[in-house]
Amino acid sequence: MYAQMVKSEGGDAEATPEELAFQARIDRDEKIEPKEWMPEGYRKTLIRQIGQHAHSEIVGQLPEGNWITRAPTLERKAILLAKVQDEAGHGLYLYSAAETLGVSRDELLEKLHSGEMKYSSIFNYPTLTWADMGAVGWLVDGAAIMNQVPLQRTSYGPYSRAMIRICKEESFHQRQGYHIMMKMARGTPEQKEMAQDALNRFWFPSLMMFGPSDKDSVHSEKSMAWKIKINTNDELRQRFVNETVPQAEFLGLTVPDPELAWNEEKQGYDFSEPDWAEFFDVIKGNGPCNRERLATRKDAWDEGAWFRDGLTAHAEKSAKRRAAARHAAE
Ligand code: BYC
Repeated sequence: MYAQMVKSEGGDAEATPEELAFQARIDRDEKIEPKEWMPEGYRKTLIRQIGQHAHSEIVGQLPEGNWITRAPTLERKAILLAKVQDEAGHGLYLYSAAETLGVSRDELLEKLHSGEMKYSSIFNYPTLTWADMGAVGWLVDGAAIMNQVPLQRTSYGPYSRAMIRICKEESFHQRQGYHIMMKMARGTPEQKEMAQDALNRFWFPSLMMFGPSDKDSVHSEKSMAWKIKINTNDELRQRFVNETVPQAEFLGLTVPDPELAWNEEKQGYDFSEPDWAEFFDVIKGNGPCNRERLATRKDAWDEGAWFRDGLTAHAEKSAKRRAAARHAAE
């Protein structure tokens, strides 16, 4: 149906037969696989979204990595360590999915390091106390799941398949965060205060994770027509608030929003918009931790050069040896 309305990528010209056939496949919920024909805009949008998502997973290790050595018990340390390792795995699945679109991991990382590509705004906020590990797991992973569950049905095959495993792991992450919050909220008055403080600081940045409000979203319309995105930013933000407010009530904590109120008519909560000026400033590179996060990633890249060189040298040597063996056998 949408196919009838499709315009060529170039602008107002009528869509080409190839573009129409492509859109018809999307409309039939067929998966698009690597090396199949796709409009250049579809490929570019996917590289942008998957690449930024991969970067978010990798940069997202930093605020939590900050607490591994200071986890309060051995059990908490082991759990946090496993979670941070999972994030590295998510980054790798996603970089691999992006590579099927013809972009190398090195190119994507170069664009992250130069600031040309973004990563999620949320990771530019500091994690100041152990309660922040609870709030990050509960709210940040909770928001990530809300966004990523629909992406399991995204139209690009490798991306949708990567999402299935990622979502399973994210569910464990969200639960471990909520478990920390339960422990803190039911602990001493000081611990409960730390949990409330973490909620106060992470609530609005978590709402920002879904992206700007629909009226300011640049890519949503096209991405939804291509089923790269399944829902709008505001739809997912509303779902997140609806699910999270009762969880906060169960903890005995207060969501830091005086406008928050149940709206019987829409069967959802009314809530305050985040400070969008702050959001746009953070994604421009001016958040509290942007410089520190990028500097840490660049250092890790530079310090890993000897290891990458070693791996490449070994791969080249093995390839030469295999070629020589083939030659000898002929
Ligand atoms: N942060 O047109 P819009 C995680 C940018 S981490 C930074 O609505 P789109 C996890 C956007 O890129 C979660 N930038 O964009 C890891 C665009 O700028 P450009 C990561 C943002 O793409 C470790 C501009 O604003 N999840 O899971 O249609 C531990 C206009 O926005 C943000 C994903 O990446 C933001 N929050 O929609 C724990 C999921 N929001 O590129 C957890 C996949 C918007 O034109 N991504 N921008 O310069 C998506 O679903 C979509 O890309 C978004 C944004 C909903 C995020």
